[in-house]
Amino acid sequence: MRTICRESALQPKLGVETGPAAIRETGIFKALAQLGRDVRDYGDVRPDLIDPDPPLHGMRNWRNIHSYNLKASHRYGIDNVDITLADRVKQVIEDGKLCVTLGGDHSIALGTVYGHVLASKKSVGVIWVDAHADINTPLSSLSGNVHGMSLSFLCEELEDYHPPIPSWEWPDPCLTADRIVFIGLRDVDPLERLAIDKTGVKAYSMHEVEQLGIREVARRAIEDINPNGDRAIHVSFDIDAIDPVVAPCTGTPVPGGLSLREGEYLMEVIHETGALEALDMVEVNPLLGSGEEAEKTAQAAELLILAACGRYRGGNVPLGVTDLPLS
Ligand code: 6HN
Ligand code: MN
Ligand code: MN
Ligand code: MN
Repeated sequence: MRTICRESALQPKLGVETGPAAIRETGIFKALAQLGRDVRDYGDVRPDLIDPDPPLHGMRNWRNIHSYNLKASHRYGIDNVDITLADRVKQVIEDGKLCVTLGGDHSIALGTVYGHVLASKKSVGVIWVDAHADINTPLSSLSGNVHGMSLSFLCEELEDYHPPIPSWEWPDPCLTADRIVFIGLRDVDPLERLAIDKTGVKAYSMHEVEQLGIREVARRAIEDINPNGDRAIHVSFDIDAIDPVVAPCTGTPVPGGLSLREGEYLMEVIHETGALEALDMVEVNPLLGSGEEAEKTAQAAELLILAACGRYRGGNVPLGVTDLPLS
């Protein structure tokens, strides 16, 4: 396995750029090593922020977000990142390794999903675990925050709803609606609901989690995006999918979320498919709460990542060990 990290606070609440450090501090690397995973930390992808970066079509920080993730920007004389997030993810996937990206806000999925799709030998399906749908277009968004728009840029069916951006190009959208599924929704803007209905993206909100149980939701979601078992899975996990009682330190907390147990179960089942190639863990913001709350939130993120990497709550036998000590 390979892990990579990025830091960014390209939406108004500062602090989410310190999320990766908080997750690293949980001792996750040691825990992964104990699971027998071969881990490499690729370090952070850091931009020199373009300042000022005035909004366009209401989108805040779009130049920074764009060049950070994708960098078509160098063609326009802006060269503020050494390597884009998409290229970094591409590199890890091409090595045949599981790519874990620590956010950062959810705009990083623009780069991680794009890089994954470019590099994977398979067609990619995305499981978006989030309280929010993040499928606003620049024109439907009420906040102008690009972390609430990531999926609309990635989804082919929404391409025509994006306004042209003079001299800049977003990459071609790389996902079809049948390769996207939501789990955990409970704060969806009215026009986001319309986008979900129009595109036919499958959505298991907290209503369906309650109705069907996480076991059935996990089963259906995996089948929805990978019906023949021949696709790669990308999980984009926004920590705000988890209930704020357990994961309070995040920019847009919404009550009534997944329990940590449900989140861990989902990640365990996704691990069992053997199809997981990339995982984003985003929106951990240690500055939005007490030290204790920050630690709790980072620990929740750690447990979710570990479950995706093969930690089984029933216990894991150490790699290569077949017997108990005899003397
Ligand atoms: N997230 N729908 C709201 C917006 O601003 O578009 C909230 C987005 C939250 C985004 O949590 O990644
Ligand atoms: Mn999100
Ligand atoms: Mn969210
Ligand atoms: Mn966000």
